[in-house]
Amino acid sequence: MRRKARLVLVWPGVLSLALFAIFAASAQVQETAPAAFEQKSVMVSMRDGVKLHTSIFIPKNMTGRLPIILERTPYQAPDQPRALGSPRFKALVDEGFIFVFQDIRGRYKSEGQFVMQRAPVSLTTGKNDPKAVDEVTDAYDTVEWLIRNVPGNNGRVGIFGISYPGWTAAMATLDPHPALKAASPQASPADMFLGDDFHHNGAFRLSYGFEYATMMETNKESFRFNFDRYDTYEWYLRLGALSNVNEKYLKGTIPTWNDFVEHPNYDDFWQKQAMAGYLTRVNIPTLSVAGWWDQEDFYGPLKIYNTLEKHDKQRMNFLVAGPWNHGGWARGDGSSLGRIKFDSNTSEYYRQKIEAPWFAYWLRTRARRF
Ligand code: PG9
Repeated sequence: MRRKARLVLVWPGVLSLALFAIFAASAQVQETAPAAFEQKSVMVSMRDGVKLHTSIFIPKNMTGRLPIILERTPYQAPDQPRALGSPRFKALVDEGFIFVFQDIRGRYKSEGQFVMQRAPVSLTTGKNDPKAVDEVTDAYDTVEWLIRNVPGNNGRVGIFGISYPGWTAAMATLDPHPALKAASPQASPADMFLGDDFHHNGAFRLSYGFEYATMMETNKESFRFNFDRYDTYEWYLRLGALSNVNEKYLKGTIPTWNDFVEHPNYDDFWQKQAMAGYLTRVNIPTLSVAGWWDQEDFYGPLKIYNTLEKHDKQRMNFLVAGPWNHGGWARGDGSSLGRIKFDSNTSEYYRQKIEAPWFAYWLRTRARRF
């Protein structure tokens, strides 16, 4: 593998769409028939006994052992093979992988309690404490189960995801299972006070914060707050003081909203949650992906790449940045953004020429050139 150009910039266009688009693998389903997959849903036990719903897709025409691509999501792991018919997966499906999607702790069909960006407690308390569970240990336990139980796997696992699932991919790299050989955190937040979803340079993003927190913490599924008018700008104006959110509507039931209230400044709460402090080594090959017009998580991928770069003695740290809004590289062909044309299919290029070969390189025999 020639390893010279580790920073890949895909040619830009102009201006972003400010999209409140929560990207979920299942939301990207198209009608195209995917290659034939056999699907199986299982409940995988974590070290504390909590079971996570895991959906496994094995290609029916498999001739040799294949690597596994894993996504751990709070937005519902798909159970139907047609999920793999999305453009997001085409190049990966053509390359040949076993695909696994998992509902993270407390979401959809998984057991346990969801905690917004659960802090990686296991990194400080140690692996032997069965109560120290987080996205690091859940990823570890899942990979362990997968390589032992999924028929026909080659013992090598890659993890990826966009936004929240990108963050869970980044978490998996902090103390990776030995079989986890590559990770692509895409649009992963890195600091929710300085640059990502909830604040930009400390300025609270009111509508996003309110709507995202209620979406994730009202129940186990993605809930839509029922605004009593179409024009939500007016709803926020009429709300008055922010204390009215809890007084009139949430009554203290949404933990993340309560955290916003209790931590209006860049205190310990936000600093401890920020990713950079945990990125002290490049443990496995890592491909960060960013969209220049991502209004949710542009800061995160650059911060992750930048921080890891200082420790990248083995040259395993990669970055792609392109002319995309939030997760735009996974949708459509990327030839335009709104009315702006790029004269280049930027998203297709990323998926076919970067993402799929990159995972194939690290997860297959490493015989191919990247
Ligand atoms: N930007 C969303 C998010 C990521 C992580 C935490 C909170 C929100 C997302 O689209 O998943």
